[in-house]
Amino acid sequence: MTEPIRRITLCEIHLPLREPFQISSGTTTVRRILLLELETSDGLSTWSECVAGGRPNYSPDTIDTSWIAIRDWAAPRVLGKSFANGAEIAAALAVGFLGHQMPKAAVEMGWWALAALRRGVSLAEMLGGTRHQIATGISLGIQPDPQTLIDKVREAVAAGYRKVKIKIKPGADVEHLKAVRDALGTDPELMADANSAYTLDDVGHLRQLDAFDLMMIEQPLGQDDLVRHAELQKHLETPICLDESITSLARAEDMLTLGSGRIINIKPGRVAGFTASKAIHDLCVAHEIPVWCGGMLESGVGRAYNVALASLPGFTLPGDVSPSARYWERDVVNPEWTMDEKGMVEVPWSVPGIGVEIDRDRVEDLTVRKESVE
Ligand code: OSB
Ligand code: MG
Repeated sequence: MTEPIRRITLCEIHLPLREPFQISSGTTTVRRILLLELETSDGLSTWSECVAGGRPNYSPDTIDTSWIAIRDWAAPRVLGKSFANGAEIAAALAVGFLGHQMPKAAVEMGWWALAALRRGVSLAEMLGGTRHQIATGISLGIQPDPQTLIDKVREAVAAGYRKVKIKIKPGADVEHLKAVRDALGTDPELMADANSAYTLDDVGHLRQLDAFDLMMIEQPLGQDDLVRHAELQKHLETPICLDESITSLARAEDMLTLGSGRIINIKPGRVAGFTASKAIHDLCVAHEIPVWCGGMLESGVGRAYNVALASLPGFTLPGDVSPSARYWERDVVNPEWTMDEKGMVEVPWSVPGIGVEIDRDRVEDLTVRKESVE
């Protein structure tokens, strides 16, 4: 793509979740969402989403730090500049600019969407995707008691979800998962996500999870604990899937070298965008490591990017790409994202760019602050 980005508009909206979402490190009730509008000098425009949360409990990035990172550091590196490919813009956002993966990703991924528009192809095609439908999993927050969890899992399976991810923490783990297996049998594809709630001292405790035939346990230990994850994996039959720990291609290579896990959840926001996501995907395909697309309670804008990424051939496991209605009374895009009764989400293959339209009136209504840089 040759025509440079001329203006980036940052826009924070507040979107209430239909139900609070609890993970081991905190609960989200209203999602603070940072949307970007990117415009080129020759009249193309698209939207992207920075997936950071309100607090630094999952990632060091937050909505507020991302605002500064985009306005003061990322935008000046890309505005008015031409980039021949994704690797070039990713490099422009990397050299002498540490961390801040999520704000970098929002800008880099917006560039990919503009490049797709310019070429007249869908974002999925632009990325080299092959799938036209994405198998979908649901991520269920920590529930107050096992019976509530059983009801939610039963409902999710009935709706067609191909995988049910259950958030766990000490005190809401073995008993909760056992109750679900006892009630619903061996059929549902289940996994657990601890969001770093355990330490190596919990090896004995975590070994009890091997009894529940889980597809994987996601991120049991700390973000920086690749060495300890390798030790833990030696004692678990259940494959470890890394989420928080994989912040770059180098961390994915380290996982392979050390044996810290057997599956990777790729979230483009966590790895600074699509260039790194594709590189991690390619590495995993070469090493026969299954990958799947994670989610960050995105609006329909961020979801469009996840769906496009998940169309790549190595994404062989169901992704956390639930339909809009799972999260919101009403999304900010048209059409909203939907899932069929077989748990499949359609890739908008024939629509150039991200494949959905922004509902500008709705975004305006939900906006709490807005700022443009050019
Ligand atoms: O660990 O995957 C996670 C949401 C916020 C922060 C971290 C995580 C999640 C999810 C949500 O699991 C998945 C979704 O968007 O449906
Ligand atoms: Mg996770």
